[in-house]
Amino acid sequence: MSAAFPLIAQSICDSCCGAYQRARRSQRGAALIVALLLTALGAAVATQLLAPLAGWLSREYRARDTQAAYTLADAAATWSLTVLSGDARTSTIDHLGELWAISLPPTQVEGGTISGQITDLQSRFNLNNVAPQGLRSEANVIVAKLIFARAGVPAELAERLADAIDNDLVTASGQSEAQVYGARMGNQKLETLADLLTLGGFTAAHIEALSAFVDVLPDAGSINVNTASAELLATVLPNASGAQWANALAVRGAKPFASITEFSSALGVQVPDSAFSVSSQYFQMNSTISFDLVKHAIVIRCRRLLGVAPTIYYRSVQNA
Ligand SMILES: [Ca+2]
Ligand SMILES: [Ca+2]
Repeated sequence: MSAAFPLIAQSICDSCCGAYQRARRSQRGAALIVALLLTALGAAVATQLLAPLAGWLSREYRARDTQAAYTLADAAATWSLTVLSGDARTSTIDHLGELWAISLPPTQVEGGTISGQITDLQSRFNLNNVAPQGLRSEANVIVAKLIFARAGVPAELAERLADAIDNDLVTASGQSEAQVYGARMGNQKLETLADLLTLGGFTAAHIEALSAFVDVLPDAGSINVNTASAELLATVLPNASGAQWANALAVRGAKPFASITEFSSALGVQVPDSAFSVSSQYFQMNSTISFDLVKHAIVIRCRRLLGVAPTIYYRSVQNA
């Protein structure tokens, strides 16, 4: 694996502009991504189940499927951790021109086909930010309301969300949460988006509409302005004009932002660096593993804290 890292560094440092260089870099990136998978697969085959990942496949899955699928699932997990830790060694910011953002194309291994894609979970707004550590954040409740309005979800549901997460028992206007909502609120953070359904008032259609803009992370994670969609950014920062957004996005397209100060200056609007960032700690990997008769969809969520090797904190395997 060590031989791969100088190549990653070379690929990332090769930041010359121009379509030709970009195309070459993208081809080289795709080849590297496959090479990293094969390296991960070699390790998975050699050890069968890698110790840190052992036991993560559910019992049901274990009963139904083959050793080859196990090996590929482990390889996919190792692949994503390898790519993300390589990225941390070579850059302090995260953007869509990096190696991790390149899809693993369908690759034939072990008699099956594996494909994968890593996405940045901080390209969306973390709903738990409405009350980090149980304390209501007025600024983030406002952001949630802007997003809810954009998605056609009633703004009062953002208040309900904040009351359901914050650890006090009263609403913003001082009324009893239990009286206003007809039940005592759980006062705990969400674990998944589907948890919104347990709060009352939210529907599956609301979740569907919100899912392009929001996610649920275990800890406070700010919106990465290098990976967030133009639509989300314009929604949560409504004070910038169309021309200001056009400029900021053109600047981002030419070179990702190295700081929130750079982003603020390109936008011409002061942006609080408490709510936005240029790097990310939370990523998701979606992988599909196919054999002749079976197909599995794997979802892994990784946390990558500064100076610490990335770890998996959520995983699921389903027959697709
Ligand atoms: Ca990076
Ligand atoms: Ca509460």
